[in-house]
Amino acid sequence: MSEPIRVVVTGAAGQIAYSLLYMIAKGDVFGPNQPLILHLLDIPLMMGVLEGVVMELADCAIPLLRGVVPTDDPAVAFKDVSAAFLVGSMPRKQGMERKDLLSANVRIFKVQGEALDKHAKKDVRVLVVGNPANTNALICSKYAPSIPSENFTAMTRLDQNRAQAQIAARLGLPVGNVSNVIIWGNHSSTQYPDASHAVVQTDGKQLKASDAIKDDNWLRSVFVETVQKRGATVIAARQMSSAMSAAKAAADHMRDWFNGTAPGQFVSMGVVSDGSYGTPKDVVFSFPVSIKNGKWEIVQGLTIDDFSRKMLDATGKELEEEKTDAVGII
Ligand code: NAX
Repeated sequence: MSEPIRVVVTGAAGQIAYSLLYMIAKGDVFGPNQPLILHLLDIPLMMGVLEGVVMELADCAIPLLRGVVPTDDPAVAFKDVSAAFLVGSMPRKQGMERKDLLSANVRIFKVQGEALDKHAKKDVRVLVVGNPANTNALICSKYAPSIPSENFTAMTRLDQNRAQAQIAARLGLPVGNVSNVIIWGNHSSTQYPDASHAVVQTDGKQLKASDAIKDDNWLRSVFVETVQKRGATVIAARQMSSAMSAAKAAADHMRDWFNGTAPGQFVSMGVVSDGSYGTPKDVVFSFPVSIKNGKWEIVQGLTIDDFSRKMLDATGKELEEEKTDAVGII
């Protein structure tokens, strides 16, 4: 068995972390042979609650978990970490727009970028979950200049998982039979869930999802809107934002980043845009990526029709506006 790696989860006393910590500790992300030490960061007010989480982790008696470091100090939290799940921030409440969240949260990600720069391993892989995730990831990367910008990503995997589940439900297939659904752009209501390159396995054959569904109108309206609004729909029902599914998506994202994607399959991640597909450069934009040897690459050469072009442009414009607003706040 290898040496333990250090993994930090911020917002560790919150509801997403409550599901995520168990998944990480038992090997769902870094595998059954990789021991780890969990660093748990939260704000001073939450240290009592965090103590309870630490007790529960101990009571889980997980052999892979070799240590737990609860702290309210980013310098301690980010020391020598190989992976960072940046979950901690102010969650969206019912009726709250993403822009309201921006000013509260970009400052947190500036501080955490600086702490990562000083204390983390230089090859640390960073996943930003806390909203507005794309712009927070961009800010974090800007304040960590000694770490490559490709090591900063934002989570759109929950949107991808939601989209996959909608396609599977529509076709009455297990969700594992659906792949290559894409989330383009921002993790917000302008995101573009795109099933035009998705494939499904049905009756032992592989088909394009659109050929199996045979209803382009549904794919461009109900499907897109359902995925875009799923977060708000969960909040309306649960009176709290998605947590179990968000934790599962964060685990999926980091597992694929460390382990790679299967040949021919891609997943969606918010990454610093190089302008691929005519998107704005230097914003964190969600693209389809394939992953090999711990490195992601944007999948190239996919056809973008007129409908997709409009959707990509709209979400790209929102990301440019968010970036301008964020830079103004800092
Ligand atoms: P909670 O309010 O349950 O937990 C957040 C935790 O972060 C709290 O314990 C809080 O004290 C802590 N925190 C606040 N500022 C901090 C700081 N500076 N350093 C460390 N910890 C800090 O929220 P939860 O439901 O866990 O959601 C966390 C974030 O995930 C929110 O921003 C939420 O909007 C976002 N989400 C992102 C999703 C995505 O797909 N990218 C989906 C789910 C979720 O909505």
